[in-house]
Amino acid sequence: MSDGFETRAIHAGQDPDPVTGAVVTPISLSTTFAQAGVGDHRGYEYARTSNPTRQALETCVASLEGARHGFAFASGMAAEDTVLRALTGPDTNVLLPLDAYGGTFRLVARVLADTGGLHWSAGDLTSPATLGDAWRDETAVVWLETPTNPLLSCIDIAAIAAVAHERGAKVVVDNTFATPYLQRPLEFGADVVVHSTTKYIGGHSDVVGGFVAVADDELAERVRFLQNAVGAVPSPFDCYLILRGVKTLAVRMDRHCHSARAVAALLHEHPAVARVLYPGLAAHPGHDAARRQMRDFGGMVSFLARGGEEAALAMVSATRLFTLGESLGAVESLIEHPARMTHASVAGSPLAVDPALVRLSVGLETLDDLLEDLRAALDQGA
Ligand code: P1T
Repeated sequence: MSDGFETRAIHAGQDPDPVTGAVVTPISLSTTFAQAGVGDHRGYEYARTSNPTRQALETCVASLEGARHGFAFASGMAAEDTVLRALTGPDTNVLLPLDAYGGTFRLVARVLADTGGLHWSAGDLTSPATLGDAWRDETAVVWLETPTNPLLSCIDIAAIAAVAHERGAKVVVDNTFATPYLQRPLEFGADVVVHSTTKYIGGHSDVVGGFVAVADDELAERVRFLQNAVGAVPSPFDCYLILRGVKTLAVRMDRHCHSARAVAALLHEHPAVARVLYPGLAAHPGHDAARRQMRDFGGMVSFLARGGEEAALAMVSATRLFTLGESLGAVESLIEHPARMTHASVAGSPLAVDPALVRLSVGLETLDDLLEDLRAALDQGA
């Protein structure tokens, strides 16, 4: 029987140091490694290619995703860039969802399309049947998030994978919002999982990082080649911080989910809120898909302010504990206005965001304090 999730989060890739017995993986700063003869080394040659601290992180998160291979990157965007380079080329198409992180859209539409000849289309992936409208013959990748950023839509990974594979395309799932504790996309047929480890996996708003998990050996070799050739790798200290965060991922996620559920219930009752977007609500259109593929519903909650953009802007400035800021998934609660902040880059595109939308990352503060803070800010806008 293999070890459970929490055990692997603490031990996978992190055996006590063979020299000193240290139980914490050392931050290995050396950029080069001595060779006994040419090519005769202990698995490490040069730190861009591989590094012991990074290796520990890669082994650990790959294990948590149920992947044979894992690769750490300097940011979520660097991870995404490498995956897209591995799977696409000039005149291939990436099918994007109608809702995704603004930076992902910017990378595809403003960087790879402009400089690499990549094409893109966007379709409603919440209903796999409509994939047809956005499908192009040259589609090489179907890219999805679930739950999505910022609308918390849930996409049926297995259904999308079935359609995409039948048509010869790969499926990439950005699992940043769910984390491998709540959802493991490879088990549902996805080919690649990407993460911004800046978020829940790191968990403390003190490190930027990215991750790619892959099951297939051949594809893993391509990602490994690009990781080294392009070189967007994280520093040993960043790897250490992310590995430190991973150890408590399960307990943090349990509390994030518990508190987010209570926040969603509060918002649902409040007159200043027109609509709550949270996969844990039975009325949420993605609730069934979420139940099938997630352990719990996550720590992110979005809502539409009844008073439109003006009310949304007033609310995001009115909270005391929910700090107005970009990012998510860490111990402190955050509030933001996607249309003007995290998703400003999708304005005018099919992924554009309603300006009445407010996004919350529910942190680990005392739940009653969080609820009181939100209630006070919402009362102002009621
Ligand atoms: O910031 P970086 O580590 O490069 O990760 C980019 C990224 C990728 N995927 C998802 C789903 C993300 O949410 C992000 C980053 N998102 C924010 C900064 C944000 O506030 O939404």
